[in-house]
Amino acid sequence: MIKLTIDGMSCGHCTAAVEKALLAVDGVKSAEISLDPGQALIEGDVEAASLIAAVADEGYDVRQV
Ligand SMILES: [Cu+2]
Repeated sequence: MIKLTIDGMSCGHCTAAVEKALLAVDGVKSAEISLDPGQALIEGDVEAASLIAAVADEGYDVRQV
């Protein structure tokens, strides 16, 4: 499991956008997003850097925990 801290999500549309972006990354099996605190738990065979890039592309501040 990879855990990311995500800053800048303010509503359900944000979490949905982040979830969609993460699920679109090759190898991701599941992504669980929470708004408060802003974080994502990702399961799958994938590099954290790919996940971080996908979330950053959506315009959020993201880092691996
Ligand atoms: Cu939002």
